[in-house]
Amino acid sequence: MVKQVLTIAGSDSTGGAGLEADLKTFQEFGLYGYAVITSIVTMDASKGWQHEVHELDSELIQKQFASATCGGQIAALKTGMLGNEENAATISKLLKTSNTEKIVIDPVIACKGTANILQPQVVEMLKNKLIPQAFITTPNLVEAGILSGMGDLHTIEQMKQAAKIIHEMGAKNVVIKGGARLNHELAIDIFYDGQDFQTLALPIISTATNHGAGCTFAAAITSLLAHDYPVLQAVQLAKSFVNKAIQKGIFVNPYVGHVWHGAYFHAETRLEESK
Ligand code: PXL
Repeated sequence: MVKQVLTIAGSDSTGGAGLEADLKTFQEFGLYGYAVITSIVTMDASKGWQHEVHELDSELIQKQFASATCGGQIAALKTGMLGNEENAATISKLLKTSNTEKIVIDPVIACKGTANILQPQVVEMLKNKLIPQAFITTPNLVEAGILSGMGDLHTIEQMKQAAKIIHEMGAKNVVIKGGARLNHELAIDIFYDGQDFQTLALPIISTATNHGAGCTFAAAITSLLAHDYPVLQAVQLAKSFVNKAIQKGIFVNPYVGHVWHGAYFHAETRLEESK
């Protein structure tokens, strides 16, 4: 039977990030995806693509979670945008009732074009309640700086230091995405399992089609963990997957370029192949 995976995340109606990215990625990896919506993000084209976050009631989050988990076994799950403090607290409690230890916490603190997502209370919830339950957490450079309390991170040494601090919060594994923000000629991620550091490097792709890259990366890790890949291999394969998705990204409108979640498995030619 097809394995089942769950995302607890915000909705990005433009389809690049959030639960839309997660579900598309799950399907790419041959999994059946469930989604619990925490909030709905809208973008205003008349105001420079300004993001607005509309949070759902926590009662609604609980009901969705109950619907999604009442039947089969969830092989792995991930969290993305949590919404507000109450929603984060609710989600933290729900995670404790889940039957899987393969919990991927993507600590979405801010996304491009938004400053108002940065709610200090949600950061505290992540540090104290969510990250301690993580099998792996996947902050980007900015998020790792905020979570670790180190502020702006500029070097690989600083990334390693931040990974240690975040690991001490209770996450079993940490991967910090250096991405294009790190001043380096390669796209560097630092992986830490509490014992060893691994430096993952791929060429930086100079393109603006990277909206949704973070969510897609965490969703790919979740998928590979569901398929029982060892964690480091899951991270390496997920990185290659996102690299391709960025490379083949698409401008769905004049405002933003999205990763193409279907790039890796050549989805464009699937219909041809099925003839
Ligand atoms: O990329 C961060 C992110 C996460 N989740 C949702 C988003 C965004 C950024 O736009 O909309 C729902």
